[in-house]
Amino acid sequence: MTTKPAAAPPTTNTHLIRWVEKMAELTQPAHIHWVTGTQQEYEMLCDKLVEAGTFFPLDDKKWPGCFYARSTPTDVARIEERTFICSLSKDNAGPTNNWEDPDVMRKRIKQLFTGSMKGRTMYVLPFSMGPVGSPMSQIGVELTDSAYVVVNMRIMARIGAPVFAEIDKGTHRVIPCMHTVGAPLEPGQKDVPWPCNDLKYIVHYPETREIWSYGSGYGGNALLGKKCFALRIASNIARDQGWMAEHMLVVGIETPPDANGRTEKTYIAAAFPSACGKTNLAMLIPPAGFDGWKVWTVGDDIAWIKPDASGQLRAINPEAGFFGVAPGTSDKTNPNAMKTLARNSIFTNVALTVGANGKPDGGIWWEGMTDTPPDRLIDWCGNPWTPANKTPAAHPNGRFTTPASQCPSIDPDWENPEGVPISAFVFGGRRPTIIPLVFQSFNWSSGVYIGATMGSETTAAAGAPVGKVRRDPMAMLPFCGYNMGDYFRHWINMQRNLSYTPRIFQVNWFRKDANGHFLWPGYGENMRVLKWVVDRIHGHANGEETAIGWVPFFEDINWEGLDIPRDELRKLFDQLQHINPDAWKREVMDHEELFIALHDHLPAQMVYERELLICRL
Ligand code: SAT
Ligand code: MN
Repeated sequence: MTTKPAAAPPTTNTHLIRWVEKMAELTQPAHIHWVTGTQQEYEMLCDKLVEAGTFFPLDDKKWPGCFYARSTPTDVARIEERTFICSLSKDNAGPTNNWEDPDVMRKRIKQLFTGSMKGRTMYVLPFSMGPVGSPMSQIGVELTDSAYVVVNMRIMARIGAPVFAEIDKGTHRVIPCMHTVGAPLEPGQKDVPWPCNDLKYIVHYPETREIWSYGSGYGGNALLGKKCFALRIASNIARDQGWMAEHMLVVGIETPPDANGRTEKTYIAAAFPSACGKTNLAMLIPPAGFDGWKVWTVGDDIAWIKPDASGQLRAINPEAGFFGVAPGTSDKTNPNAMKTLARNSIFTNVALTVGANGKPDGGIWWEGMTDTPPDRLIDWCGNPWTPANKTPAAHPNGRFTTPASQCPSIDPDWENPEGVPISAFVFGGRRPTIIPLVFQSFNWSSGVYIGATMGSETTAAAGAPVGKVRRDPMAMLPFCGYNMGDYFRHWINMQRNLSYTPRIFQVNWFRKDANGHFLWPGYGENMRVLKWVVDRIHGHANGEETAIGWVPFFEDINWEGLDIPRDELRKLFDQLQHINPDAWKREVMDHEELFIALHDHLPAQMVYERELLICRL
């Protein structure tokens, strides 16, 4: 066995070749594989994963080209406690990030990576975040000892030969991304289906733009193009270069044709914390009463947004696939997602359906896929499961990895190298009280204040006290790779170079009545709110000025197609939009908590906006 590349590397970049050699010396893999990204290679890697017991092929009639994987129960999600921003000074990471001295961390990480790939193949995986060759794209190379990572990355990013060709132009700064599952194999040692290590580190060096991830094979811990690069490192690059790397979906909302057959498409970018239905909103199908309206998907998770030469903000989706939460996804809640994931997809930690003999029959299931679960399943841990079981059959963070190109609502411009023009930002969270269904900020800086102070109710998960509001500024709390106060300042400053200032809105699909029932049906009905947003952008809709911002009049919302009497609708609308000044005063007091933590980095505008809001209340 040799750690020397078997074939000539498919790149002429001597820095890259030298780096791969150096990293191979450190991690000591048995083989090096330069990833070309072809279909043939994909199939070869999938076969290898099936052989290793990591992948289980699904029935080719029910789920063509799909595979199933089950992780170790201790490796099922991103782990924020093990995520570090190792900037030179602790102050630059800020109080919302874990920090460690980069010198100390480098020593620790180097030790952990020493020999960490023994007995495994090191894949040299070049990837482009954004369409290859787009002026808005960025390039990374991930060295990983996980074939599972390679095949997932082939769906989530543009990878392989075209990216090597891009690197060989020599005009890109390539972001080095190191990943190991941290499970070296001794000679003769048998591998396990999901190798990983109990010890985990997800480390970012913002100044040198490096990512080092140890011990996990799952999701954002291991697919380093996603949260690690496209948000934590990219937020640093974006701040330095005058653009924005945001945890946002992007949709295009198209009007029905006018008398001349012309339609108008308006793009908005929207930030929501996890578990608020971002993927559903990104693939929304307009309800009855919206004949001819269309919602087009550009992205469901991350947006890179940059002013063009004319001062108009334009956005690309840096990803090429959706890494979506499976439970809750169904033909009712998100038919477009179901059609997307129907083929060529990877399912991780959902349940397997079984045949009469009790053996897997090549089908899958998750909570919410159908109204009633099948009589028998094999759960995400590999155990027999019946509806009498107390535990869910699919892990709540069970995922599908699926190509964006297969989405029926994918926007014709989703790979436009120049991006799509952004007309508005929408911020949302899960708030049972206080926050109305929709309102518009007075201006840019009051809108930035809304994003900076957004929060979401904590759910029963992870031992957090239920019903407490967790502040999650711009949904970037776990993803901003530098000081959150400086991030707010960057948002404030961005407007200076714009010819058009996007409008900013806050929405809340999750307001509840006194009995704890959701007031708003959500899903497709959210189109009624989006239409008001679009109408406001184009100056077609009225709004009423309130203490917190502009709100719609009842008549400004399209209620067509709803089977509810007018006066009841009006009552519902009043409840949804109700602004309680006392509750709002308490809300504003709550904002103080985050502001105190950020004090010396907080831009003055945030303090002014808070004072103004208090005065208006
Ligand atoms: O696991 S990921 O970080 O890729 C997805 C998520 O947590 O939103
Ligand atoms: Mn996300």
